[in-house]
Amino acid sequence: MTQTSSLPIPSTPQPFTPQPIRYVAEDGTPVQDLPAAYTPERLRELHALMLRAREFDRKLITLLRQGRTTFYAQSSGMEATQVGLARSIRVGHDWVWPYYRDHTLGLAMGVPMFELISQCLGSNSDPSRGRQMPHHFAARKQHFVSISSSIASQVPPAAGNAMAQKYLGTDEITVCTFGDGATSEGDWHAGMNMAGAAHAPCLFVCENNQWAISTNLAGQTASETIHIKAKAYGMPGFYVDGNDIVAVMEVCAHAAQWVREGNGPALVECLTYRVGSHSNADADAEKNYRTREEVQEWLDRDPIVRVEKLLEHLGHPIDAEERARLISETHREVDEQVIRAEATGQPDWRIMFEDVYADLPGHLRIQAAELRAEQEGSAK
Ligand SMILES: Cc1ncc(C[n+]2csc(CCOP(=O)(O)OP(=O)(O)O)c2C)c(N)n1
Ligand SMILES: [Mg+2]
Repeated sequence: MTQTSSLPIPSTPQPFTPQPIRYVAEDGTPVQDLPAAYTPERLRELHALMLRAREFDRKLITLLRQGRTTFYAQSSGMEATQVGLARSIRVGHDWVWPYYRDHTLGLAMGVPMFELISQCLGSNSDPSRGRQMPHHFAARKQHFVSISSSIASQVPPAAGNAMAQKYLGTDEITVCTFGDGATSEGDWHAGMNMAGAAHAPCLFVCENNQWAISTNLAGQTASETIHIKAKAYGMPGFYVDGNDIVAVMEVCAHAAQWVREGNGPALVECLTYRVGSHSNADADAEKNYRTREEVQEWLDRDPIVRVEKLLEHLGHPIDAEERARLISETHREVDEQVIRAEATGQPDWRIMFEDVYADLPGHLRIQAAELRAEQEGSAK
């Protein structure tokens, strides 16, 4: 234990708690003894990952305003949930079916920033070569499945993926993430039901940021919480403070292990908040559907600041200089990767017709010929 105090010794995380499970209070003091693994070095590493993601958001929003990319959905405020989850699974072994706000999860899983930026810019270095919506990336090495914008559409295939894992007898698990809004979709219920009935090894993680664009949680569901819905599908539902990275890691690691041991699926609800806009399609959230006071309340519960306060409490503070260095390193890293990605140029129009059919069907051959004529005409 890093603490030798009179704090309660942490017990195995329990499902269906009335309050979110928490290890560290908002003022940075532990509310239960921290497991020995949370050394100051480890906490600093987690802090650096979260800060890197926060600054990545800042830089990508600038790129958006400059017109160098056309879509971005920031995850500011949700870093503890996504970094914590990344650190609770076996990267490159387990299979992750993410949703569109999960770039912080991807970065923390080791998806190269160059690939991510290339995808956002649709450059030649984009592994999907500009054929996906910006900010909808995939990463083969990390088993990070391609993101879909259709809410909850990843849930049934994730359940199917987990059923296949069970059938094949591997010790991989499937991890499926989604927002609070996704839990109102038919696809969500179909996937949860199927995974439950098949006892499939799927860890479902709800990143409950309390808003689905302009619909708040009360408008979304009459349930008091999301995690209690797990009961209906015969799986445990864990409720965790999604702005407490220690709690997220402890609960997700426990739930992942439980799933891996063949007990069936589990649901974890991480209670967090989206402090920024939904996406660039929603630039003025405070004016249109929520109050500045509400946002301020959650800014005061910043997950990054919480780790800083914890480190201070443990006698290993991060000084202002170190923080500034981490920020400027990330800015430089983003700038360098943008220059590198842009230097690879834009994909050729012909790639639109490649990689799907061995033999191009007739109607696509006609379209390709029409486009070629158009391109040649405009080149004159
Ligand atoms: C099937 C479908 N319906 C509606 C939309 C429009 N839409 C895009 S994001 C969104 C809100 C989703 O909220 P939530 O699941 O809570 O995720 P968050 O954006 O808050 O992270 C909606 C309704 C969509 N993309 N797909
Ligand atoms: Mg939401």
